[in-house]
Amino acid sequence: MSILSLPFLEGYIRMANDGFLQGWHERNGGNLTYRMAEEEVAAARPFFKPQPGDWTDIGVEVPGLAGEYFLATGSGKYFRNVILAPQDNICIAEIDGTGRQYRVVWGLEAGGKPTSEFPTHLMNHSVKKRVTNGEHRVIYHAHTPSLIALTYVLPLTDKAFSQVLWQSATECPVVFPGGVGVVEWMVPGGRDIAIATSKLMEKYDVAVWAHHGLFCSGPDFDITFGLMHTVEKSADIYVRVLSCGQGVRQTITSDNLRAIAREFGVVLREELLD
Ligand code: 2HA
Ligand code: ZN
Repeated sequence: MSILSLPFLEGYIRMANDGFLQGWHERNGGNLTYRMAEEEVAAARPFFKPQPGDWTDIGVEVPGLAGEYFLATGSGKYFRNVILAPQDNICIAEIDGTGRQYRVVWGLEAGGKPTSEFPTHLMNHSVKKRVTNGEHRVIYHAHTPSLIALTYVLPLTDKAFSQVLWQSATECPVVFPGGVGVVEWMVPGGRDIAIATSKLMEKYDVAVWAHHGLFCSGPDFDITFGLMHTVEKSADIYVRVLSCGQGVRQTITSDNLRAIAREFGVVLREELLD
């Protein structure tokens, strides 16, 4: 019996590899974190290091996550290598009783630390744990090319991005009825971008990082990967439309979107519609 056959670890590794195969994780791009359930921590504990890593400042305070355990990709590690050597490229990190520090209890066997975006991930987890009553467990950041391309040509507003993404494939409003938030260009990896993103996560499950990529939140690996996939596919369709070079001749109108929402029993954020 190996820790790698625990279902949550299998699901995490499969998702990381699926993201690589989509072309979203060049080099060390992107990061994935998962808030483990209590029974998953219990099942993994026998495999923890005899001597955990040192307590290290997170850089932000997340008291709502005190005592939680997270699976996380390693800083500078490549998604491409996760499936080959999970123990060297990902880790389990424990949060202390104050929510200010973490320590590595499994993984990163050849050295290293959790993703450079750990502060943003943990602030997002903290918000999502609160607003979903503990339902959301996955935060996923990817360098999705078509969505990144759109951040050079669309206004950097929640309304502009939500409308384009809802209009570019009919089922999008059903998949992310809440719409998407947009963070203007910021230096990655720090406290400021963590705070800006976590503010958006109060109301959205998707945050666009201008000229950088996407953040998605969800309850499990399937739904969170599916959300990233759906948003990026929609962005890709819009890029193809623009590439035809004649502009948009017809589209799904705001009233059409309202009709989809009525039929499928979802609520679209009205301020994002015309
Ligand atoms: O390289 O994606 O945002 C990891 C990242 C930083
Ligand atoms: Zn990134």
